[in-house]
Amino acid sequence: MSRFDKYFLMKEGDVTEYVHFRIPRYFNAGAKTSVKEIGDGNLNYVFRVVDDESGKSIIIKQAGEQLRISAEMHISTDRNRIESEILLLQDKYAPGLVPKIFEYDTTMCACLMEDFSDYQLMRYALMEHKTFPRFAGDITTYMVNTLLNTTDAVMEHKAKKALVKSFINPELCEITEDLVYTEPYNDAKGRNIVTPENLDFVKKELYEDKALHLEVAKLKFDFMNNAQALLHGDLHTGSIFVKPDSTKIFDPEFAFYGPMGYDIGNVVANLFFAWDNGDAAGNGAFCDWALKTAAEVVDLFKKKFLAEYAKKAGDIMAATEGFAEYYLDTIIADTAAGCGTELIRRTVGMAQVKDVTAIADRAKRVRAERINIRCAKDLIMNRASFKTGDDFTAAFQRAVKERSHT
Ligand code: SR1
Ligand code: MG
Repeated sequence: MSRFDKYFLMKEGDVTEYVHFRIPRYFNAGAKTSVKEIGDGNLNYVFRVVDDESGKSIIIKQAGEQLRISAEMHISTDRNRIESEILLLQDKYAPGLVPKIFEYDTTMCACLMEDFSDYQLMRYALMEHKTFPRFAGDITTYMVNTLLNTTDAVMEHKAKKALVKSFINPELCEITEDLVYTEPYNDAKGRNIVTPENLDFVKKELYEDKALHLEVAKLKFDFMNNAQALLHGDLHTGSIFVKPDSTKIFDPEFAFYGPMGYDIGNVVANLFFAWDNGDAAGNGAFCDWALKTAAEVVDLFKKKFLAEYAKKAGDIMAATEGFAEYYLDTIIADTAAGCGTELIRRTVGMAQVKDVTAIADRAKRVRAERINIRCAKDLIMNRASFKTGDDFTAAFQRAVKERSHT
């Protein structure tokens, strides 16, 4: 019997003993270790344990029964199993781009994984206006490999359906259905956070725009019903670690079978948030990099997708001439929509992004929020017309130009 045979939420003082219990030889006997809770997300607790002498380290991520962002929100701690299992799978499809899972424990709802202490969380690195030349290449390899390989185009269909079943993730999907596809358009649960100077703007542009509501309703039902690929499900820059020569994608607890454009669009939108922050600081070179990288993400995804599709699509009908291009076209339209919904929900919803909320100058923050919303509406309303990376950045630049006149 061990005190870890029954779930409880660990504190820093419990974690070294827990590591010894799960992986007895991870640290040398008698090693002096330090533990720190370093979680920065809205949901979980993340502990880093370091051997003070050798520097060897490990991460323990534990799911709490209440969410960190709100004690009133309770969701199943099973999300920790989903996250561990998808990381094991993604390590096969995208080796070197995700953390190694050493162990996962369905009793304590915790996983023990590789530490990236020499990396920086991408959102914070971008807020320091650092640039990452490898990023577009790495993130598109990750997305093409994890997304295309889990579709019906590549997988045997019964095996794919078994994956759909094992990654059914109703509670975390419900969070997205509410926070991304519902509340930004009506504040149905009174949880939106709107910058006071933008209250009238948000009312007119989001709460009263019926044509927008119709398009977002279509997107919500596509998100819930289009089991296209095994998504990361929350692919923002707070789910990515970077250093100049490497990228690691983690935190896929929102994983489920959905439309690929949701992941790709999230990446593009978060580069636009980085632009917002760089622009408020007057850093033109950084802003240029952010937009260039956003365009590269779309274009490299398309190029790598078509190359891999030609090699891997096994379904006879999926190999029909013209189908790959048709399929990719729908994915890029979904990317435009995913980018638009992320831009809106992070600007007015309950889970916002520090790139924007940290803009201290009120007028600049108000301007950034309006740019995001205007660009987002263009992306959502005209999603079928977005084809290339330049189409995405041109939409963003149109919104910027419009804000400089009003
Ligand atoms: C209640 S959780 C709020 C947000 O945090 C996560 O990272 C997801 O983005 C979710 O929407
Ligand atoms: Mg997260």
